[in-house]
Amino acid sequence: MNKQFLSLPNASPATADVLILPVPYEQTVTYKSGTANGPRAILAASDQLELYEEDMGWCPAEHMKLCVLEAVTSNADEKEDEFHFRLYEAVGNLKADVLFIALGGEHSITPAMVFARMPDGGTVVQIDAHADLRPSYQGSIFNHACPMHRLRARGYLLVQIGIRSLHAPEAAMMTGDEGISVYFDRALRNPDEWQRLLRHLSSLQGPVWLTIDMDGFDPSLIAGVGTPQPGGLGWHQGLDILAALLSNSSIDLRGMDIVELVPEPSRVSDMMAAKLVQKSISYWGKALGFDQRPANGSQVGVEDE
Ligand SMILES: [Mn+2]
Repeated sequence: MNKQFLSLPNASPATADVLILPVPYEQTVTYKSGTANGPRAILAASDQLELYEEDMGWCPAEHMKLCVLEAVTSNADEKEDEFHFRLYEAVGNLKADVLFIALGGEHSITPAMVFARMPDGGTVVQIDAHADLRPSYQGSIFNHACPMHRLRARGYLLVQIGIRSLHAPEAAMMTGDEGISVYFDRALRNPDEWQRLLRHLSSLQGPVWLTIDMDGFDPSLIAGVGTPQPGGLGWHQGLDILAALLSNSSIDLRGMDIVELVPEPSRVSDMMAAKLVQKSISYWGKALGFDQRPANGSQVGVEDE
């Protein structure tokens, strides 16, 4: 696997400002397979991104140190709960004061990482076509249809964005639970509902996790997902969500993940996921004032043409 982001040299995990963890885990997917290849495709696509990020007008890697960590992969004879516990331990051992970005892999990987990095509760913001609120699916609580149920059961507040496919008991759970805020995809076509979402994200406080299931986006933009659904967020809507959340200085972003990418021949989907990583690093870094810090990041000494 290409083990670099933007083809930049990796800083040591101890000095990095951004930690990127590949988690090419694929155990419970039910439709299109290939999400295990997601992390490799995102890192490969990142090689084609510019070092300059045009929205914020800076080169984040001049001022920030990046590190792509060794992937956490499943062992051949490992049970699901053993894998998720190993992921929990690996993530829990990483330093706190960084932008942590996990690259999936299927959506089932999210709870273990949230439990590890946000143990005292907080808000999980989810971009997704699916509610993922099933208590179990096909006999397993670790199925990729269940991560948000596992989080809500542990008391995390949920903000679900772009939802457009759910099972009746999931709909009932949403209506009966004030800890779940849902912004349905079709409702978000109404400008008032869209503004309500952005205000909500700008007003969040405390520990936050962002989980981006790539199928939250419109599959006419990104065909490379395991369980596509018509409709969905546009690219610029995704960036507006990212900007509203990451520029909110009242939150403590404990981490984020980008999951369920299934790389496809056009590589458009892979590039979109890679660019989401680039934008996240830029928006987060700019909001924290990294642009004012010394230029000693991963890009220093690298020729940029
Ligand atoms: Mn999902």
